Amino acid sequence: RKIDQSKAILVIGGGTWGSSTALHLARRGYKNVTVLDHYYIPSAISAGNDVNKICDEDTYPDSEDDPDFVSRTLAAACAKGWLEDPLFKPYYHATGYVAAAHTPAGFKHLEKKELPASRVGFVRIETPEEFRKTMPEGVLTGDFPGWKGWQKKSGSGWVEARKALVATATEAIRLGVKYICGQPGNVQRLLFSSPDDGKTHDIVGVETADGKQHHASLVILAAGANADAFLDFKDQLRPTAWTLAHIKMTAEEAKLYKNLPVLFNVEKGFFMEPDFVNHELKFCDEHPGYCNWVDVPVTDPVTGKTQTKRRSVPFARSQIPVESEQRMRSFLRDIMPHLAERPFSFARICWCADTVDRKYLIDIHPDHPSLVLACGASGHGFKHISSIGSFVVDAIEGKLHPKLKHAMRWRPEQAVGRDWDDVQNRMGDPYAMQDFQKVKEWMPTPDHSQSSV
Ligand code: FAD
Ligand code: FSA
Repeated sequence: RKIDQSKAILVIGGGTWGSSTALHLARRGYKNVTVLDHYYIPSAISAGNDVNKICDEDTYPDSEDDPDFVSRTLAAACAKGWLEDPLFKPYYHATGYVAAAHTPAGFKHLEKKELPASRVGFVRIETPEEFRKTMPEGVLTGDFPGWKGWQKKSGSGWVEARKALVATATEAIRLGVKYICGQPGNVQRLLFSSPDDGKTHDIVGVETADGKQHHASLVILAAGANADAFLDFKDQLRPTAWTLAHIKMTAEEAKLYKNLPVLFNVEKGFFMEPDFVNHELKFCDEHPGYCNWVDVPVTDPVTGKTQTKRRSVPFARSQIPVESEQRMRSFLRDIMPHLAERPFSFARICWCADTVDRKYLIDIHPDHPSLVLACGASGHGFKHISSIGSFVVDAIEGKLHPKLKHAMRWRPEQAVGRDWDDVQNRMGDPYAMQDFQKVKEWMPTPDHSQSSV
């Protein structure tokens, strides 16, 4: 469809996908784009506000019949961004990837997850010695008990996440996008046309915490895990959190930890090399995720009716559960016991939202034609910062490839009777979904004084 490029467009959320969308709108000539975020960029609660993230390349599929047409098309566009776009290129490190598991179920899972990509050259790793040899001597000092896996030396690596997020927003601003941050950017509710005007209940804008109403001809919802709070998603989104922590290394130690492949045990955790300036080694424990189940009153923004519903409601916390710390230390003991008992310099929970099939939700809302959804990043959406916004703009302009349009459509039928406890194809202790309401003990707040964050 033809869109007047001078009409006002609002983007709710200046995180990973919101900033990517703002960038791509500006690059395509849209002249009146405003991003609203209740945090300054990089938002403290953005899932993308992190030292690093894993990034796996792919190439465009040869034909539409490729069974992985959708995921490959998205991944190829994303890789093109990291490999060729001067904005993103500096932040991509194609250092390779070591994938592992340590139980029979884990090995099966690993083969299913990684084998489709065997075209990019995975090589088997069978022994602890072979694992240790994937990095310079002295980095991996562990026994890798029971570990087996695969390594690929190219076509994969990691990205400097926070820097790429800030660069995306900065470039969007340079191209004319306006960012409104802090309370004036804190979106409270969506505004719809009055129900008695005889037309569709279309969205007309948003209201922010300072009481201001912002009107626009198009509103793009890219609020990450918080998107679920704005609208009845009919159970399509499940806000879910994971956990990350840092260890501070000395400059001397960090010298050795350079150009390392990403190491990921799909049932234990992963790490990438420490950041170049502050030498913070970030890692995550792998587990199916935490929800925060509470009964909340949910008001339909159109009808105004309120009902009580059990929802997973995100909250910010710069701490992690003690059980999570234990999983992280167990992971570290397997691979680098010399660092495993060190104090953490930073820790936080990090929220994203899973769809039922973990495919993205990029579509125009069926009942509100001026509301665009850019949500459901499903715990694997950071790397797409280079390109996802371009697909959002394609959706707005009615140009999405039919297969992509179908895969990323509004699909409440998929969420009917949704099993909220589904692990959604993830592994790791306790091999079940967890609930923050049941967490007994949180780790004390790490001493941030040495940390960059
Ligand atoms: P976010 O980046 O979280 O952005 C949401 C934005 O909305 C934020 O800026 C927030 O401040 C704003 N917002 C929220 N509420 C409001 C409001 N009321 N008003 C205004 N603004 C609001 N992906 C990878 O590709 N590789 C990885 O290695 C990887 N590792 C991960 C590790 C962890 C621990 C986690 C949790 C996720 C990881 N992911 C990874 C997934 C990836 O981080 C997310 O899928 C992606 O960042 C989500 O982007 P988003 O734009 O949807 O959400
Ligand atoms: O390859 C990737 O995109 C890694 S996503 C990293 C991660 O921590 C997952 O391992 C986890 O299961 C969840 O999806 C959050 O992101």
